[in-house]
Amino acid sequence: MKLTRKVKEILSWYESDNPGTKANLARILMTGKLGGTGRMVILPVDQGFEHGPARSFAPNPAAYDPHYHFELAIEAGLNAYAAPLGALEASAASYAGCIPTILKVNHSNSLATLKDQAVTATVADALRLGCSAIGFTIYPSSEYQFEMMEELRELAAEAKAAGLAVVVWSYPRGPMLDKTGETALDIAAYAAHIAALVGAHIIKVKPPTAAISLDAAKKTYASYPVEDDAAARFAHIVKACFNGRRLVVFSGGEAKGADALLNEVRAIHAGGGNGSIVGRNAFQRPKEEALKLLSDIIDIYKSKV
Ligand code: FBP
Repeated sequence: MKLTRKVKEILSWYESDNPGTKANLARILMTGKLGGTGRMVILPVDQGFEHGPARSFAPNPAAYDPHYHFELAIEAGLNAYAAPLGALEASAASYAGCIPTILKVNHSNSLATLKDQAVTATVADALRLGCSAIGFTIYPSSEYQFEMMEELRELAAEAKAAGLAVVVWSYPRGPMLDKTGETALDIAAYAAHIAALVGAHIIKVKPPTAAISLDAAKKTYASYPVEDDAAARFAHIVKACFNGRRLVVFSGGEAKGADALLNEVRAIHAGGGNGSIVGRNAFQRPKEEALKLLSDIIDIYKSKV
């Protein structure tokens, strides 16, 4: 496989990584309809863990089957598919080599009161299942954030030594943040920057709003305002990811109308984000509708900015 100039440039940003990790990043970046562009669309399906099975899959019961998600990601021409251990164990052999996979190695669930995650899989599992990366969630601002970062430090070091890539879901939540604060621009940028600093190759955050939440940051944002425009906010997050030297993708959130999602994707693209990681908006729709939506998302990322 010949890498595009864009992918070679992206790989050059990862100055400390071994050939194994670079090859796995290249696999993710070169796969699917966006292969070679530096843009990505990833299918994450860990919502069964986070939200429960019916809330996740009742709208489209075919999605109870882990094989469904591989089929969807492959047919849609996505870059990668991310899932927890059990789901990959139930399907990875059938699709080995068809699409890069990301093993999500920690999880929370809706039965917990604490903002914490359990480590539920290992780097050895990721290698055994043929994954290109591990995925790990941190909750900056939770009372357990430092333990989570320390768990990530150990797993990331092991994954990198084994030639895997590391994808960090950085979702601020905890007692000092209300719902608005969790996606406020300053907090989202802070969360993305923390993910870059803990050594993520690919950073995943939620789309930021225009709110500024942290009192200590308000003066700075007043002096150096970010334009009140979605693309400018995404560009601000890209800056927080080492001025674009780290790949950053944005989650799709709860199922919503196609137009709202596509407008968000246009803004991510215009702001220089590297793509989308869209779960519920994909697998909760009937397959044909999901394929159409994913194709429209891909077309936006293929278009000239
Ligand atoms: P969605 O596109 O469905 O939002 O998926 C992205 C994701 O990060 C999933 O990986 C995860 O299960 C979910 O969001 C968590 O959402 P939250 O914790 O906000 O309920």
